Amino acid sequence: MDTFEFTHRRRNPLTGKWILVSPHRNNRPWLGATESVANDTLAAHDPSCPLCPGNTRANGEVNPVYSYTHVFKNDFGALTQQEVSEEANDPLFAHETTSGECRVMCFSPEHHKTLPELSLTELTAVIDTWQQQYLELAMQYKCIQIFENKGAIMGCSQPHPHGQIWAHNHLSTEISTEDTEQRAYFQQHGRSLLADYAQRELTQKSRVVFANAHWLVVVPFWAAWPFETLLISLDDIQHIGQLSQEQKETLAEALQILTIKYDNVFNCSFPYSMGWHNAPTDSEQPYWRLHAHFYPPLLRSATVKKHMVGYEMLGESQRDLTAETAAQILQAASVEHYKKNK
Ligand code: H2U
Ligand code: ZN
Repeated sequence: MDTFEFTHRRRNPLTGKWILVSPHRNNRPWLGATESVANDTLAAHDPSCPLCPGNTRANGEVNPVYSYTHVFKNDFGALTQQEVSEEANDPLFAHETTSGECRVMCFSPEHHKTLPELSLTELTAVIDTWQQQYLELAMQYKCIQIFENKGAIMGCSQPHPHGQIWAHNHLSTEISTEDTEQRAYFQQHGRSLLADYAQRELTQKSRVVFANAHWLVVVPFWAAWPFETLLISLDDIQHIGQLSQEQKETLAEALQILTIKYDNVFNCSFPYSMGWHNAPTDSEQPYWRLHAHFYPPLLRSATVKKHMVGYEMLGESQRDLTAETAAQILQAASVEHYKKNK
């Protein structure tokens, strides 16, 4: 089932959405836009960076001189604590107030580093902080979204390595959809959707980018973005709060290898939006499986990205490069970061 040379559609079982795959378009002439590549000449500390240790942020607060990670309340958070509570089930003008918090998490005190350049100890510290934040916020909120926007092309506003954490009581659309689909699969088959999927991918191997005792990285069969990957826990766990020391250390390895491979595809700091999908805190059931999505926009080079426009906006996602070809490129990419050979 690995050679798809014909136009076809694939279904994403986590969302129920379909993706149009057109492998024959891969060789067409390309005159798309290019963007300039950000240079690699950042300093280890930037006096004007609001995320560097010891610097002053937009709200006048001074960051501590931190050694591994640092978390602070987003000074411009999209979610805040609301005093009013109002909702309307009007079929055309439905709305509801929602409360929450937004935090920013610095991954390293070193301004010029990115996740693939951190040591396994430093990456484990990032995972420890994700876990602590999750456990703290889960006491108050139903939905905790941990994510990273990397690279200016993804709208990331600061080069300093960082991610964000948003917590709220409504279920976001993606979490709600994945909850429904995973629950329905479990009801029908008596097993977790992602547990079954991971086993099938481990057997087929063609889309596997990396696997260790606790984690699997694949280009999912239904990938929409060119080099999209899915990082799945091979253990029966629903959220990041449950990770054991061994699961955290093997996760550090999986994150390091995946992000180094990404950087090596086009010899650049590979932009993406990534994020964890934890079960809603009020339904931590075996149907849900902890996983993370990586959505990188690059298609052909460090500057040519995939645009989700036209048919994607009006119809459904479409791709030329098959998931299997993208997986082969990631499989072939070195696990030694390209900057080390400079
Ligand atoms: P992004 O790079 O993904 O946009 O995240 C950076 C966040 O940091 C952004 O949401 C916040 C911005 O609101 N920020 C502060 O909270 N304080 C600052 O002084 C600068 C940036
Ligand atoms: Zn900085």
